[in-house]
Amino acid sequence: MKPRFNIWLPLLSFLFSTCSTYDVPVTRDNCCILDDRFGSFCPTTCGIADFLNTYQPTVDRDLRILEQILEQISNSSGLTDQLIAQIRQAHMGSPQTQPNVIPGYTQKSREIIDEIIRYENIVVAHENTIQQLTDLLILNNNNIQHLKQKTAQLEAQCQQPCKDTVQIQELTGRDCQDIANKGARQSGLYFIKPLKAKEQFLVYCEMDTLGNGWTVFQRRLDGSEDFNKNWIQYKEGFGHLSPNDQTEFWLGNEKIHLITTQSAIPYALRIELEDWSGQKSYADYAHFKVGTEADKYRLTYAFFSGGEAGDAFEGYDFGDDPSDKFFTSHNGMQFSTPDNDNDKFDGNCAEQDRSGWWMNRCHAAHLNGKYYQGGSYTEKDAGPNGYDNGIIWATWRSRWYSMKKTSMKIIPFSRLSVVTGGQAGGVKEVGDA
Ligand SMILES: [Ca+2]
Repeated sequence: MKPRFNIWLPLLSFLFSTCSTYDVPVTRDNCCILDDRFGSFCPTTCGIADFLNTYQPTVDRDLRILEQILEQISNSSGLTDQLIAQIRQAHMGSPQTQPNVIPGYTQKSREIIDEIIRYENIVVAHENTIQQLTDLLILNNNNIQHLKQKTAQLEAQCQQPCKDTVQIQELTGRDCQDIANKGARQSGLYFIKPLKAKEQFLVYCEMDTLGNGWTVFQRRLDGSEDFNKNWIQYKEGFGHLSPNDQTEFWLGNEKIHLITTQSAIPYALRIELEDWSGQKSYADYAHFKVGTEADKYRLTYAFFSGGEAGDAFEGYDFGDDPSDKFFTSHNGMQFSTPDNDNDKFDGNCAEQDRSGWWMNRCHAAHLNGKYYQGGSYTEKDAGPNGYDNGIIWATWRSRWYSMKKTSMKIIPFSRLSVVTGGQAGGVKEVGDA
């Protein structure tokens, strides 16, 4: 930096050399310095010195400020140069790093975008699932609502008192004929109380318009009831009684005994049969009785009194052995069940044939046998033993033919002539009454 006073020295020497020589009034022509601050006269040396002394501090200060500004500019320029150099350097070095950095970030960005798309898809899939589940929930709620309504309806129904839909007739008697004698003409369920019975019990009475009243104690019609039962069940009875005679049952040996032995009045037994072609037949037995339990509910009758089904209770000659008929007769036989063998056979007929019956060795009649759909059956159908175990009436159909429908019913013997004499076509009219 140059010394600041150097520029004033030529100026001072000039002033001293010019202004000191003039004594005349100052004009532009004779005074080089014309300034109002000097007044209207050309300044003297002292005057200029005073002037300079007056303004010098201000000028010096301004100069210093200017010097400072210049210094700042100079410094700023240096800084700018440094920055430019750095930028250049950075610019020169960057081409080497860019190719590696940008592909790396691009790859990273793509991966992030792929990831975002994948998550978006998952979110959309979950939204669909949520929608489906919501629909299902609504559906289930509706179903629950529906079930609640049903439950409420059922509860309301259950509040109502139970109604017995089975109609039981009011008249009673010691058997169905006794009730018919009192005027009953409608078939259905009645209570009867045989003379020696301790209490009344329900039976199905088959009534007709002629005043006949049959007491029915066995019914087969569709195989709905299993007749493979034990001693107690055959004693007490099983199956169901219905007012329209549309159910299978065995009334019970004790009840049959009580009815058939209650007085000296003899009963007639009627067997009714129907095969799978719809053909019907019957067989009647006079003075039918069933004995006490102590005598194993023994079957007795006086004689076969007719019927196109034939007298199977008398036994049947199957052609196997001369003694066939003797050993297949039933009159005088005790009742047997699988758990109570009272037959004339070394083995157990009731167990072999899976039924309860007045077994001999074993039978020509077997109405409590196994129910075979269609009628005909074989030894193979009968099971491992191969015995004839169907619903058999050997004098009407083969022992390998099982009946479609059967019934066993009783009436006082004295009525049998009325029944038989009052019908032209056999059993049919009574059965349909
Ligand atoms: Ca035996």
